[in-house]
Amino acid sequence: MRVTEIVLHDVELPLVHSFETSSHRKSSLRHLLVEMTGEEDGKTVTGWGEIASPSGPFYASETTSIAWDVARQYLIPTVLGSEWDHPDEVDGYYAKIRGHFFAKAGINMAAWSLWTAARGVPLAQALGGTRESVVAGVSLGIEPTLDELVAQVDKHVAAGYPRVKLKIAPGWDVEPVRAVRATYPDLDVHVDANGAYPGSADAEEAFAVFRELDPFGLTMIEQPFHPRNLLDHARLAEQIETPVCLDESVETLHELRTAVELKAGSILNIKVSRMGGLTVAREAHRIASEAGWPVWCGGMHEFGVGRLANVAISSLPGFSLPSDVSASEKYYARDIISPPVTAEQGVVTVPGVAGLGAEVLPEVVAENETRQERFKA
Ligand code: OSB
Ligand code: MG
Repeated sequence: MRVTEIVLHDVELPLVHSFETSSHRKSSLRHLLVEMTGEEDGKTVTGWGEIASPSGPFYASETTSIAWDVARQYLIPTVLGSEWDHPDEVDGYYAKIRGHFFAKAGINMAAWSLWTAARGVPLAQALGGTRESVVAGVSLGIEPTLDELVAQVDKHVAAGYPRVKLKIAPGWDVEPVRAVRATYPDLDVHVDANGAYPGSADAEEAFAVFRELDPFGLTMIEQPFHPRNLLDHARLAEQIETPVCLDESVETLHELRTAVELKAGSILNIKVSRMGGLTVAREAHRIASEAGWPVWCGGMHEFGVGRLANVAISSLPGFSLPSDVSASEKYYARDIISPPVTAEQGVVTVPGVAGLGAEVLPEVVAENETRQERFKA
């Protein structure tokens, strides 16, 4: 494959329902799309990737604007004009660039999409996927009141989603779980703190909250402490029955190996975006599976392109817990792909067609685009 052109699109889509985490509230999201064109055996093919960094530096230090700059100044020049036999090779071109995993994920995803489209192979199959469908869970943000939260749970349980994740933060933790459990004693529920609890010297108060949550039978507590604070995750995991899951703490395979060694958790949330793409996500799945850690695929409210990459990686055998691959319509009234991702009673069918599995709609991209830049080899 020879990469002949890359177009970077900056696209903002309105959200159907605004979403609040421990750090911020959003009613529309801005992601970057990477349109990569290549030539192979005289054929011209296009692939798409998505840079799903949040716009502000609260989940990770990357922002959309920084991802734009890093992609155009540092990543795209290493890939333009390159020739490769397999998308795994693409990561090597920018291996010297530290961090910027969201930006790298968009490029790596575009390379996989391009290569699988050219070969006529479904993305999931090329990655080693073994499932024809994946179980989807939903992630529910912090709501203004407990009643509104329970109404959100009602809505998604009625739509058939078998797992619900609740965002928690200090002051919004035990009571929302108690309220949801009162109506749904047996539902697969877990909580995600996005690292909002103080650790180190002040960890005792947080430990008390998690000990209080322990008897509610949650499937996991995700990322209770600061991403770099593996030690308190290890201490907590020792003290409670509920499994500890890592998200933000694992940006690289080094951190994954350290976390496994420290027993800083026992479940891994693999985000294609957070870790830098499909190649590294597949490797994280291999390492976690060897360590006996079940994994699931977390989302970043992806538009259709990133959402389809999440569906594809979720078809690998170690993804034994429901993934954040809910239907496009949960977030966007009109997604940028056709057909959109749909869920039937909380189950998403893995596309069996070549490449990503859907077409990107140029008119929807154009309508919602705020800037575009074209790079030619
Ligand atoms: O921690 O999983 C998270 C969205 C933005 C930042 C962090 C997180 C999330 C989600 C998204 O929970 C869930 C989804 O895409 O369905
Ligand atoms: Mg998370």
